[in-house]
Amino acid sequence: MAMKKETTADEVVLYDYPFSYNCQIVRLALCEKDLPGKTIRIDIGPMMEQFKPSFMRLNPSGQVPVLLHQNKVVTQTLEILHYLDQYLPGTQLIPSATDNRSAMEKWVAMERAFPEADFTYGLLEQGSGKIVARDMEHRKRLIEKHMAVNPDLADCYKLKLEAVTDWQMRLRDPDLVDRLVDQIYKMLDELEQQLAGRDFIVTENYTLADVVWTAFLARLEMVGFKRMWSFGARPNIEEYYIRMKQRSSFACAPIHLKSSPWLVIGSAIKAFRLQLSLSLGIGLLALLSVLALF
Ligand SMILES: N[C@@H](CCC(=O)N[C@@H](CS)C(=O)NCC(=O)O)C(=O)O
Repeated sequence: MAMKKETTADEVVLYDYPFSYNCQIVRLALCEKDLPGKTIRIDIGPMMEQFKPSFMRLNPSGQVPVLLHQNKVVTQTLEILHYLDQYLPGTQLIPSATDNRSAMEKWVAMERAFPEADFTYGLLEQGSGKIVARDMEHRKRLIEKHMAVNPDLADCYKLKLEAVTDWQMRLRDPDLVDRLVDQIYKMLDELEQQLAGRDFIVTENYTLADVVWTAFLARLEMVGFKRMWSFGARPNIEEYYIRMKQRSSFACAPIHLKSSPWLVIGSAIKAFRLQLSLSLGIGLLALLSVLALF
């Protein structure tokens, strides 16, 4: 996100993670509005910092993004997007005419109804079931550990544990990804029709609908589904997506099109450093004792 040096009443702080789908949406809106601000990274990768008591106190659902503006804490992506347009300057992303506004809300609601985390993790589960299963168990253990030493947060941690258990159950459904792929095809068919003869989804200007759908198409590209519209499969979407990628906000956000194994590996090393140094220590001791025999 663009950092500006001056501190103004419009400055925002975003609790953020580079590859988080919802954080990318908020960053895109901040860049489109050219708002000054800074980001604080909450590692929702192997470090799982979203479960830390300090963060759970800020957002009891233990999720990013969270926006801080003049001591006001705003959680939930959609609420953050509305807050930005209502209380902060920059290009309006919500149309003022009622009919355009309700059309925009319909398009935003369609994207919001799609369970992106189920889809991304469902694909990962198909590719490497064990990683996802271990990740879920690790989440549950970590939440229980935090809950045991932070009784004042027991209610939030219980809800988080229930949410992870539900998520784990959904991911065990072998038809999950196929169903979601069908849903994506239907969504893209509607979008393809809507974009005929239009530069943007709802009006002649860029709106919140374009913010969320740009991030949605980028996520599909990231997980290898760009063929759903490329090479003429859905030409209106193909051209629209090229236009959206050319906007400066796409690079400013930035919207990621590839995952970064280094980011995950770095986070995993930090998260498991105790176990790693123990195994290294034991390995070294074993090696020294073998060498001592000679
Ligand atoms: N309903 C929330 C969902 C936010 C969300 O799913 N955030 C993800 C990252 S994109 C997250 O923090 N995941 C970590 C977790 O749930 O433990 C919103 O609209 O902001």
